[in-house]
Amino acid sequence: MAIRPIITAPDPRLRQVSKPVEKVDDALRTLMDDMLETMYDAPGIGLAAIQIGEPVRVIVMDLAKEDEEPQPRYFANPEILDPSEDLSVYEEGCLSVPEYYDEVERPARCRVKYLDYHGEPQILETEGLLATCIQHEMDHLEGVLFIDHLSRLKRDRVLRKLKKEQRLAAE
Ligand code: GNR
Ligand code: NI
Repeated sequence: MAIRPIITAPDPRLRQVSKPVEKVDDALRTLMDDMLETMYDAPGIGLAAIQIGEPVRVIVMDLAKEDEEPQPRYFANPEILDPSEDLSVYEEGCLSVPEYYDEVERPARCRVKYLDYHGEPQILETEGLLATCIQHEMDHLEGVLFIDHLSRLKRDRVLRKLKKEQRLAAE
């Protein structure tokens, strides 16, 4: 397994629409393993493949708390079904938008249809943080960041700050 660098905004690669995987094979499982290790190292609770520069529809996630057994989840070609009409608000963060957190409103529950680590089709009922996180990751597959759900003023302010920090770091 390998820890890979995480791409941060405003890198244009994060705006790509990721392509479906053809099949879940050993090469894809290696990518999933690397993504999980990268996510744990960061640390984060979810990661989309595009965040390490791979434009494929793959997500990993682990919502277990520090004192709990790890609970890694792998999603290939995920699709959201039946988003609930009722919404919930979470304070979100993103490994590709470092050190910024803000509230985003999303459907409180949804079903997710996907292929698991073994390529088996699955349907998962989600609510709470799991529903929020899967929707945050699905956005990445479409080239969307959580700051896109905020006002233009807030988004531009965050992006300007990140750009400036990257410029200073490169000097
Ligand atoms: O680590 C993460 N925490 C988080 C908190 C609230 C809502 C979504 C997330 S996902 C984020 C990791 C990440 O950037 N995934 O794309
Ligand atoms: Ni993110």
